Amino acid sequence: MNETSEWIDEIHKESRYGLKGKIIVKKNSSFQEIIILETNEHGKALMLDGCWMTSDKEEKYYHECLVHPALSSLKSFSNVLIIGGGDGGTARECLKYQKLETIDLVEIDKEVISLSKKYLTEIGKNSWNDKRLNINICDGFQWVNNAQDNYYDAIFIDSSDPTEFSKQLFGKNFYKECKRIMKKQGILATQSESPESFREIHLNIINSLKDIFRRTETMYSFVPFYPSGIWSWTFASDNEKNFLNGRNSEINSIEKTCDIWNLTYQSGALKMMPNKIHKVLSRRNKDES
Ligand code: SPD
Repeated sequence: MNETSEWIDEIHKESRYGLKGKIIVKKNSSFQEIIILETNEHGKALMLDGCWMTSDKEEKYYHECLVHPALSSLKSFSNVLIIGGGDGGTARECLKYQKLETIDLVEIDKEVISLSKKYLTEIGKNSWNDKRLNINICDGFQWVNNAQDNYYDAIFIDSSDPTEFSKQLFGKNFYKECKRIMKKQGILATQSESPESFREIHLNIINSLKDIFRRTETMYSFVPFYPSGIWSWTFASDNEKNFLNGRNSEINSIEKTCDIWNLTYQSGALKMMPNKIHKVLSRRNKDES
């Protein structure tokens, strides 16, 4: 990197998570500050309001783990909803399934989409041109409130960390509405933050989903440059019988396209709940019984 390189850090609870590179975008949209950094080691990286969202090198750790446990467990599906996901990575993974008919991608900040299309081309790849992808610039909470009952087969919540405008996406009312608009056999997948650096939010997400759905499971893995590195994704459904059982017919070909996820990785990651989290969750279950 040349002399215009600088360190950009996410500062979280007295720790710094930094990448060194050249700033190619720094601007304020109507919602947030957007930075795109070009680095030698990590490719291009996106930061929103001081928090790392994604980078060319690390994004698959995140996007593959959000999408494939859910979609690979559905025998068939046609309509998928993505809340957030303005960098295109979640859509790209969903679009690998030939049988998928439509995706509604609902992103509040149109600048994130237009800058991702322009600069983060390795992440969205050709998804932006896929006719199955419908982009809607609006508030995800409102979209879900206005959507029809029993419509989506899968819902992906690819949010940033809770902020003033995104905090509704972490609340029970929102999850209840997601359940209403999802088919009975459907599955909800959400990024559920870090058990280490966002412990309280992480626990709240899991507990809220447990209160609303018959089955929930949390998968733990790594997103190397997110605060503390350890990250989680939680899956919820009322379909108890076939939950996360990898029965989609396209699964073998999907596994071949992935760098991180496969069914073996998934089954290990579903057993990785840190014991201190497990203890808190089971205490709550005991208190309630
Ligand atoms: N701390 C980062 C949490 C970000 C989760 N969303 C990332 C968006 C990638 N599509």
